Amino acid sequence: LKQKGLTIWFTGLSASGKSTVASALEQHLLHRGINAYRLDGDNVRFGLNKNLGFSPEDRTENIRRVAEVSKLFADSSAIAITSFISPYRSDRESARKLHSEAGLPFVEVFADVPVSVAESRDPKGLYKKARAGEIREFTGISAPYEAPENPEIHIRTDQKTIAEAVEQIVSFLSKNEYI
Ligand code: GGZ
Repeated sequence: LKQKGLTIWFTGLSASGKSTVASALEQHLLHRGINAYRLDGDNVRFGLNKNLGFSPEDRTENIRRVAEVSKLFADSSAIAITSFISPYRSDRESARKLHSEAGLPFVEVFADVPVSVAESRDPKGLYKKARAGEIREFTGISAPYEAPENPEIHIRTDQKTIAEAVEQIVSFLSKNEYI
């Protein structure tokens, strides 16, 4: 088998654009015949992780399981693309360590937008609810987001098109001979 697996780990606020870019990246890779699979809240939080909420402990456990699953996908030689807020630096570092111990590349992608921009997008009205106190511990409003200090890829998603963001990631992957 020619393809070697890896994990592309998106992190960023709700409405930062991480799932949009992750999804476009997945499509791009699939069109090139590369086996890519995306893990996100929609296919993980309603199944494997349906017993978890948004307390700090539950987020840590959510990310721990996602890291283990993405490692398995990468080990199967797929490109795992994860799209979770993953707000804690230490949890992301644990995910990275899990991969490096298995000899699998881990590419952290920071989908960076100011809270004000994410809040103005508010596609699901969650920021509004968080401001009103109807959702507690909402990331960026009433729960922390620890921005990556040294991500492999840093994208200001409000200053780039989706295609440009995908291109930025794809060129990193090519340069490192991951694809
Ligand atoms: C943050 C929340 C919360 C709270 C529900 N805080 O925009 P969305 O809706 O689709 O993305 C958010 C998603 C975050 O789940 P993750 O698994 O990515 O979070 S973490 O990595 O922190 O475990 C949002 C929705 O769930 N959501 N309540 N309190 N986001």
